[in-house]
Amino acid sequence: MTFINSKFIKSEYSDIAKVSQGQSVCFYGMVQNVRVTKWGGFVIVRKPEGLIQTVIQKDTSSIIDEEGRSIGINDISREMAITIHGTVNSANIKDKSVKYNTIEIEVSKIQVISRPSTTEVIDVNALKFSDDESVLRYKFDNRQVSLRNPKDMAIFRVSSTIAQSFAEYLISVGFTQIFTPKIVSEGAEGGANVFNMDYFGKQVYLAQSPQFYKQIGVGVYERVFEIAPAYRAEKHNTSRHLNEFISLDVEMGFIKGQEEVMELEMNLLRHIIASVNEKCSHELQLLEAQLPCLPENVPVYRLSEAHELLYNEQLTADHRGEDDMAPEEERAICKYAKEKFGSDFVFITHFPTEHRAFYAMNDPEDPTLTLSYDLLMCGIEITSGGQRIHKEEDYRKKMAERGMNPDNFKFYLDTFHNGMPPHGGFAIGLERITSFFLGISNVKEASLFPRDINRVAP
Ligand code: AMO
Repeated sequence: MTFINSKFIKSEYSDIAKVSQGQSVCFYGMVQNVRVTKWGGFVIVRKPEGLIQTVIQKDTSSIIDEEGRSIGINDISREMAITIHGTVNSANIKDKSVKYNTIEIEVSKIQVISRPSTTEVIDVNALKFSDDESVLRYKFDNRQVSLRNPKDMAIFRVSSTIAQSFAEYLISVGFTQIFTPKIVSEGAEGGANVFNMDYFGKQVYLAQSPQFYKQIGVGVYERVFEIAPAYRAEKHNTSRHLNEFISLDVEMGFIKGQEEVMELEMNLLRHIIASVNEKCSHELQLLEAQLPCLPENVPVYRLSEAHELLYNEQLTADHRGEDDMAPEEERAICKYAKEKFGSDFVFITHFPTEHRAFYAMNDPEDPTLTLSYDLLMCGIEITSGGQRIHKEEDYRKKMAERGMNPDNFKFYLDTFHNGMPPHGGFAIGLERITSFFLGISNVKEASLFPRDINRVAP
């Protein structure tokens, strides 16, 4: 029998950000790149937080292989796992992919721990950032390694910060995080884009969203959120659709109207933008990204009003009477809002009842419309949300109008049968918000392992 304690990890891990000049350090890392010079050379090391430069002097640095033999810098190659012992020096590093550009490590000893089984590893440093289909295919075919590219690493550090600050803010205002099933007996969002699957001889589905469950959560905790995958059987291969995406879902009780939900979302987004600005300055610089402007006052247009405005201002073709925003309208209204109000965000509200999911609350002033909204950012929808029906009889009425069988939704209806407060919420697509924050045109680049009609591996 042995014991385990927490001292081991602590002693082997040095947080480079916290060490000062002249101090000695010892840390692990993977070799990102090697540059040999007459006097020695540079080994760029990949650490959890980013890249760091180490300097080898032939005369003073020793390099040891796995068997304890002394080797030269020429024997060090990409993707070796190494331990570095050295001293922190000040530096002025121009390479933008290096996170720590004001310090470098003067190496006293490098110990090789393990090495790849090939000498021809994929050169992740050479991977391009491009919309070109063949470039993307190569990157996604080799995603397990191509993610080691500094720009890809930066994208996922930003998406991690978005998810983390999303949770952080919501917890600070009384929300409880929940985890709901992804194997479900009914699709929540309707439509044809639901994946069927066999579940011990019974037909079930992959959850299109946690909609039913987050509403159920409101009956328990009043304010809930979830960060989890959602599945959509989108048959079209576009730059904004994934078949599996991460949905940042929020649902809250005791609202007086959808404006409260919209207000919460604005405050939440403000916190997320501030956190990304604060924690990801290196990543934003590397990706040459500028975060969107979210002013105090964000414009809100009813759908019919937006169609009218864009047509009257001759910014788009005539889409009046249509039940959704056309893509050219989404782009045009965002451009208009940016120029007129300095906002990269625009709310569109009051979508027609027929076009929205059945759980959307009808507008009491005009039941052909719903108290629902989309939030557009830089020309594309990043969120849908709104107020929900909270009375069982209203659900039964809407289901009857739509020819839905209430028996298929028994557990959901039982929730309202047993009492629910007025409530509403929204969902943000993580890959969409990340890619728009970073000015990346294809949402798949913001998915760690994208799933589309042609891809289920890696
Ligand atoms: P909706 O279907 O609009 O609403 O989805 C919410 C948000 O999820 C993202 N999203 C996607 N991202 C990538 N690929 C897709 N195929 C995809 N589909 C959706 C978008 C979108 O705005 N239950 C409601 C939300 C709510 O009312 O709370 C829902 O799922 O960013």
